[in-house]
Amino acid sequence: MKMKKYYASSIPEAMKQVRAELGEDAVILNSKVVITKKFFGMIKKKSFEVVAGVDVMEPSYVAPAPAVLPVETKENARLQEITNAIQAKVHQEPTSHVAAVHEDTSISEELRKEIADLKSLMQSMHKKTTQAQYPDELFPFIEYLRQQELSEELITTIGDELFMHFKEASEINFSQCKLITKNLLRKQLEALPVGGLSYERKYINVLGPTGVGKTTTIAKMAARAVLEKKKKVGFITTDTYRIAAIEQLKTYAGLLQAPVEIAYNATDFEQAIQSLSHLDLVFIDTAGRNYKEVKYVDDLQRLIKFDDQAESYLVLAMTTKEKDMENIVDQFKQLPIEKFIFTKIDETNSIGTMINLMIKYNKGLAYYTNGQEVPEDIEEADLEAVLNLFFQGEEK
Ligand SMILES: Nc1nc2c(ncn2[C@@H]2O[C@H](COP(=O)(O)OP(=O)(O)OP(=O)(O)O)[C@@H](O)[C@H]2O)c(=O)[nH]1
Ligand SMILES: [Mg+2]
Repeated sequence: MKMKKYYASSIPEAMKQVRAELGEDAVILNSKVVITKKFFGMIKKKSFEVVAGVDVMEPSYVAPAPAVLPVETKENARLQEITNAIQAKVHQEPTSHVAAVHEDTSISEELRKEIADLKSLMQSMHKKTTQAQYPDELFPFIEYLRQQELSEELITTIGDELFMHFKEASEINFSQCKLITKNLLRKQLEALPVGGLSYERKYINVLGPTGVGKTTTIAKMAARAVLEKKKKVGFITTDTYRIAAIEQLKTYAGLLQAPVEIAYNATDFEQAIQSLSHLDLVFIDTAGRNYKEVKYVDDLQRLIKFDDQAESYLVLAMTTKEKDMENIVDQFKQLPIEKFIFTKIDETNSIGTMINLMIKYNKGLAYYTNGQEVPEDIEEADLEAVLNLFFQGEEK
């Protein structure tokens, strides 16, 4: 018997090759799905291996046992099932003991359906481009990372690590995935400054776009400084555009019996600094502006002090799209921002953005806020707490 292996992207494709080379009397001896791996097995390509033979001298043929799949996945199992069914049908052809490869017209309706099924399965597998890189058991975990909107770059790094770790394992344990992921993220984040006010610098500049929660967050931080650290605090607002904004800050300041200065220009600002010089901490509230106004950051720079007595925080709301947040950070990059403050985390289920931005911009995290209540709804950032927060959704 003359035997030969053929590789093709589909069984019908393989059959064409068999017919062209071995003729109409060729038999399919075996077929299986073959996975070729690249990049440490992260990228897999699936094709069909068909063993065909032709031998007029041998009247009977016993079909070999179905091949064992190299990678056990549900889709592979289904593929094998269909392939076996096709094989069985081909071998069942009543004309001869030798299963001949017939023209399409002579293939039974059922067989045609199986082939169509196989094609659509192949197409759907092709669609799952990135997902198809990982074994089935990792999908729920990878999916969780995606739900949390962790960047695709980080997901790939984590996916790689998990794949390497579980390559030889018979089952994948979710809490182990969590542990490995936490370790990886911890490594990426641990060099960044994470934690609240240093209490070493007197001026706290709070910057950010409109409506993200700057004033509310200042009130929360100030209340903590007064209540927990017994600090004497004061406020300067440069938000002179809206009466309501000044009133809002005055209300919070009133509760803490703290002074508020209003700075319309750089001279006012200098005077405000002088008149609040006896205090431990001075919080500087700024007007939120459309971050697309280029002049805004220049104006801020002229008005406010960004020296070594000041620490500056950029406030971003977790309800903002990540792309827009990136534009905001880019716009503020000429200012010496120490750390981020993320607000409104109570209004999102995805924490990944926090981590993405910290890593992308190499910036730490001071606080995150989780509600409108002053002073309760604020947490001083801590690396382990951030990592736990990331997995909080998974425990629900
Ligand atoms: N859900 C939720 N709402 C918040 C949070 N922080 C602030 N807010 C609300 O967001 C709204 C805007 O807050 P502000 O503190 O006025 O925001 P701002 O950045 O000072 O706004 P502008 O001064 O107009 O730029 C208010 O209704 C706050 O109660 C938070 O952590 N969670
Ligand atoms: Mg405000």
